[in-house]
Amino acid sequence: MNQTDLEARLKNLPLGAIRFFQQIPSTNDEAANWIKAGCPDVALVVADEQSAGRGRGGRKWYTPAGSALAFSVVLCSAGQIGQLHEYQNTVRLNGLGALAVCQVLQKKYQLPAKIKWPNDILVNGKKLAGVLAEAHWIGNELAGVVLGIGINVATASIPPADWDTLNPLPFPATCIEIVLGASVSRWDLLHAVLEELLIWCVQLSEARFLDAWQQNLAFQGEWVQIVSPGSDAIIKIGQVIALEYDGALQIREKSGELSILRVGEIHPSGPPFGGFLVRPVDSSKK
Ligand code: BT5
Repeated sequence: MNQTDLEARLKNLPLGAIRFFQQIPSTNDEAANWIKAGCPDVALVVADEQSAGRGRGGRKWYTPAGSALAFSVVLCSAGQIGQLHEYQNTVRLNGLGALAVCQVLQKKYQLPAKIKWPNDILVNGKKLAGVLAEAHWIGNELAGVVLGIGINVATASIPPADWDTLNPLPFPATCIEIVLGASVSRWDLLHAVLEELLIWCVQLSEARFLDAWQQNLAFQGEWVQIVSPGSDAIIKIGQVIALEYDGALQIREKSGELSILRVGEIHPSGPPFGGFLVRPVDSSKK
């Protein structure tokens, strides 16, 4: 792939501009610099390989050459930025990226994809993709949001077990070609995810976006531990109930009390001793 071919592949999508790199440290960093220099709305940065791909909280994201999709979309139109002003967090924007990837995996490849709140895509309980939404300010002005997405496509995209000794994989990883048992065009996949993203990004404020996200949540009704990102410290243990209006996660603790979480990472856990079962809330009745 090169810049000209990628532009030709994506020419029917309403993208502001495209930059393609064979190798860069991180597409999110490149997009952030582009915002500072002035870039159009819905600008796209794609890299075949990232040498310093990032996850949340300073964690690393593995993107070797020729096997994964790594890209960032800059969103700076009023509606998308309004989400951040309204909710003061990027959770809904993580949900936007996660929902787009999840639905493409389901519709285009018939894979049983689920969203592990807030930003991971799981297939058969293994991590296949991750999303990193970052807000960028110039002075007091919110200049744009960078929505970074990494998707494992071919087997080589799966991080080796000893790849990050500081943060051993909390979840086993997988890729599309392993679960599908067939080869996949990364550029068709990119086109499909961008198409889905563009459909949802103008509906970020609508109930149907929250409903679609909630319907695709992994661990609905199951007992989970919420740990602080990048550490093993358990913040809460509870059952996954529903999403709040801003995309925060609602869980019910053993005491029956409802807790709202805006940061954290889900780890599955068995029901605590004496636990009880509650049905997840039906979002259509909200
Ligand atoms: C994420 O963070 O899952 C967000 C990943 C976002 C990556 C994209 S690629 C394009 C754009 N440019 C960037 O620099 N980043 C974005 P988090 O939930 O913090 O998960 C990070 C953890 O996932 C790491 O600590 C590893 O354990 C694990 N991990 C790293 N690379 C992986 C991979 N390729 N597949 C599965 N797990 C991986």
